[in-house]
Amino acid sequence: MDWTSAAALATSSKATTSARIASGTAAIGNVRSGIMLEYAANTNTVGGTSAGLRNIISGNGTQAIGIWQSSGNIIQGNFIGTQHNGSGSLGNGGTGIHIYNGSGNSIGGATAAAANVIAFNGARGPSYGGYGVAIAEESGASVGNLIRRNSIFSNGLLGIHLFNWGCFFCAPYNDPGDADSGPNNLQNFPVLAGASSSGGSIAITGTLNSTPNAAFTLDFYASPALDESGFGQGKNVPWLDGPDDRCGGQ
Ligand SMILES: [Ca+2]
Ligand SMILES: [Ca+2]
Repeated sequence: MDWTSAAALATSSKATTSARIASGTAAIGNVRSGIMLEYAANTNTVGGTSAGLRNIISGNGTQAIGIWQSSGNIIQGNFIGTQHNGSGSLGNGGTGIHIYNGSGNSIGGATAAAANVIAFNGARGPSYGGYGVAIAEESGASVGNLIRRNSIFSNGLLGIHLFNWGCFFCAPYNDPGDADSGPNNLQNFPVLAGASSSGGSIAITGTLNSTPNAAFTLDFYASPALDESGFGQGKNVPWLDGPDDRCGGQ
């Protein structure tokens, strides 16, 4: 379905949505969230892995998608904060996707077709958010939320932020052994030491300090410019299956 204002997907068990802005290049004036999945709105799918299922969730007053106390939702293949071409700016006022006390949600997936473009969000300033994806935990668990293959760039704050409620602006940090708990168990992030390319190959060096004797899958992303925070965002995944051209190419 098409809609032109804020939408709530209450508790429908399987909702595939198509939220579109009128022209594809301009906001229509929704002052709040684009989509809210809240209070046991579980196992919904927003978008999909084909272009025809894509939503453009842009130009909303606050966050594009809120997932509050809901689990098992899949957010795939959408343009979140861009114009209909996936590259022009039409950011949401707050964070792109904000999970609060929700577990087992998937943003993107294992294939390029599952990736969302999440960009230009945070126009209303940090007090409204501005992360690409934020996962928060307060009184309930927010664990096992998958974030993969998305093109995340030009958001006002970090690309991905895990934080305990009340610590919204806390800087990301790694703890030795990663025994801490919180949203996505406050998974430690890899620390990159360098990257170089030669002869069609890319060499990346770095470390990951986390749970001993556990297996980890690392995805590597690139951005055209460094973020001043030293952490930043990830626009492309060029060395998984070729240049990702879904956001205009790099
Ligand atoms: Ca940690
Ligand atoms: Ca941890």
